[in-house]
Amino acid sequence: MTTLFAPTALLPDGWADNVLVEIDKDGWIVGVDSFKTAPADGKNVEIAAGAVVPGMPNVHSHAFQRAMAGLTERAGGKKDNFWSWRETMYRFLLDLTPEDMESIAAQVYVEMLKAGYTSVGEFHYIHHSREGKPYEDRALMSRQVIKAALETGIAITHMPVLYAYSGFGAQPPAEPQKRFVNTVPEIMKIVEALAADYANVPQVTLGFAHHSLRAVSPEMLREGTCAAREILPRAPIHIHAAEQSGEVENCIAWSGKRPVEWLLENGNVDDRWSFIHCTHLVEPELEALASSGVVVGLCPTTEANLGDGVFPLAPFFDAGGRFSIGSDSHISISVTEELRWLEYVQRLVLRERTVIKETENPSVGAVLFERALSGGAQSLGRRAGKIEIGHRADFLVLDQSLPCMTGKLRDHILDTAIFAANENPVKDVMAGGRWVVRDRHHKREEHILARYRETMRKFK
Ligand code: NGQ
Ligand code: ZN
Repeated sequence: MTTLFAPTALLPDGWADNVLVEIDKDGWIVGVDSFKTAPADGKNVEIAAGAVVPGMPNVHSHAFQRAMAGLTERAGGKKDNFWSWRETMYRFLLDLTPEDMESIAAQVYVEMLKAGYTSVGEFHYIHHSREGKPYEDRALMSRQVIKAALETGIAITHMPVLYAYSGFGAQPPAEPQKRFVNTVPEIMKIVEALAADYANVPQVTLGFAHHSLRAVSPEMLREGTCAAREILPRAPIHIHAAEQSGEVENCIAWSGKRPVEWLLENGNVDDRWSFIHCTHLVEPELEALASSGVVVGLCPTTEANLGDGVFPLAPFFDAGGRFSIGSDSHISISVTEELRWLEYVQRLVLRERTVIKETENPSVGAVLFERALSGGAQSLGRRAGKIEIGHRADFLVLDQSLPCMTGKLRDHILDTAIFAANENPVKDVMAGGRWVVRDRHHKREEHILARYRETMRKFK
C-alpha cells in the first residue's frame, strides 16, 4: 500500500487541497480524502512535489513510426502529400525486425511517459516478416511491443489490426502491405493467444482494430467484429476513418456513403468503438457520430504534419461528441502540444477565442484536459483518467516551480501548462501505482536509449 499526499489535486468534481490518495499493491486507487490542513509528517506518506492530475491516455500509436520522424520533411520532385508520405513509411518498415520493434517501442514509450501519457493504444499492423511470412509465433511482433510497454511501465491497450486490401471494393493488397495481411481466423489466433497470456496483467489490455474501410471488406468487418467479441466481449475496437478527402471520395464511389456515415449505419458500432481522425465530416454524420457514444481519436500534430485537414471539433463538442488524443506517427510526443493544437486550429478557423469550454467550466485548458481523459479512458477500455476509488493510480505531478506557473492556482494550472509552458510541465509520473518518471527522468531511459541508438544505426 502506498499513500500519496498531494498539496493540490484535480479530483472528479474539481480541484481539492491536501489530498491523500491510497493505492493498493496492484496499482489501484483504494482511498481518496481531502483535508482542511496538511497531515502531520506521517510514516509511509509520500509527498507529491506539485499539483497532481490524472495521467493522459494516448489512444492512437504506431510506435515504429517514431524512428522515421524527421526523415520525411524534405520536398521531393513531385507534390508531397499523405500518400507520398505513406510510400516512405512503407519503405522504412521493410527492414524492421522484431528486435527493432521492441527497441523503438521502448524508446517511444519512455518519451510518452515523460510527456504525461500513462497509457497507450497501440494500433498494431506489422505482423509478418519482411517476406510477408507469418513468424513461427504469429503474435511475435505484438509480443515485442507489449514487452516494451512492460519494461517502461506504460499501460498498453494492444490492438492487433485486421488488414486485407489496398482499397475499397476488396482490391488486392499492394506489395509493401504484405507484412500486414491476415484473414479473420488468422488475426484471431493472435488476439486469442495474447488475450490468454495477458489476462491477469493489469498493465495490458487487449483490443482489436480494423485498419480502415479501405483495408477490410464489409464481410470481414462483420466477421472480425463478431470473432473479436467472442474472445473479448467488452474490449475496445478501433478503426481509421475519413482522414483524407480522397478516401471519402473513393468511399462514396464504392458505396454511395461517406466512411463515417457508412460505419454508423452498417458497422454495428457502440461506445466500445473509437474512430480515428474523422477529419472530413458533414453536418448529418457529425450529429450522428456525436450521439453514437463512439469516441473520436484526434491526433492533431500528425494530422497537421500529414496535411489531413481540420476536424470540426467546435460543432462536434457542442453536439456532445466524445474525443480523445493520440500521437499517432509520433512526429511530436507532447500532451500539451496535442491539446493546444486542438484549440488553436479551431480559433484560427472560427476567428474566435476560448472555443472548447463548458457553461459549468470556462477554463479551456481544464475542459480539454478532462474531456481527453474521459474519452481516452473509454477508448482504451481502462478504468483510468480519474483520481477516484477503483481507478488506476496514473498521476502526473506538474512542475509548479516553472516561471510560467508562478501564482497559478486550480484550473489556471492546466491553462498555463497547455497554452503557456515552453517546456514540458510534467515533473513526475506514476503509472499503475509505480513512479516511472522522477524529476523528468525514467529509471530505464539510459539503457533503452543505448539500445535505440544501436537500432537506429541501420536506418540512416
Ligand atoms: C497508418 N497512418 O496506418 O499508419 C496510417 C497511414 C494508411 C495515418 N493514417 C496508412 N496517420 O492509412 O493507409
Ligand atoms: Zn493511424
